[in-house]
Amino acid sequence: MLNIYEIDSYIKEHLLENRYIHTLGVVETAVRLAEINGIDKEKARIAALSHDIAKNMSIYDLKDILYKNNIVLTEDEEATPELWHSMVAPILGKEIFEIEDKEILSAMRWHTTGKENMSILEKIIYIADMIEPGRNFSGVEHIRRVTFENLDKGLIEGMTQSIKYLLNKGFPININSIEARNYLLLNK
Ligand code: DGI
Ligand code: FE
Ligand code: FE
Repeated sequence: MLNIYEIDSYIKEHLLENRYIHTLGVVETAVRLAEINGIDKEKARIAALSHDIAKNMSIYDLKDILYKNNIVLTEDEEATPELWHSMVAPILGKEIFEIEDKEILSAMRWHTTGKENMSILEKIIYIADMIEPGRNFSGVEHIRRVTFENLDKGLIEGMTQSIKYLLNKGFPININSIEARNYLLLNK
């Protein structure tokens, strides 16, 4: 695997400046949450630094990578290009950063929608992405406070807010987003 400095310089070079700044915010938040929740801080750092590796690629390039890796999209995923960078992330994480750790690759994969029965690392990357210091949507302060008190409660609040936003916009909601929230609600 590439070392953290090599990963950082690749990310800095391949993302727009505002996206790189967002990434550093996710790293800071994810490492703090890893410490509080008793998981490996270095895994959280690598997953956070890599999570948006594919964010500034064109939808054509993303689609091409998915196709070449035999990833079959559902009808709603076809219609939602916002999700593609998360589907491509573990492929590039493996190819370019030589990340083999399944937990890190999975946290990268599920950072946008979440999924049923998430690991602590997956939860941390999902919510750190939403509450990093650069995020300023209305209600973010509340989700931040709850997350640092209780990770699962923060996730429920964050996912509820995200689904409400998608509903208001009239966007299709990916099934994994729904299953992620249902699972947390039914298993708290
Ligand atoms: O990549 P980031 O901007 O840091 O954050 P992200 O990976 O969470 O992506 C956010 C985008 O993904 C935002 O435009 C909303 C969209 N999104 C997330 N979940 C869903 C979704 N869009 C649809 N249509 N359905 C979802 O379930
Ligand atoms: Fe993302
Ligand atoms: Fe992000």
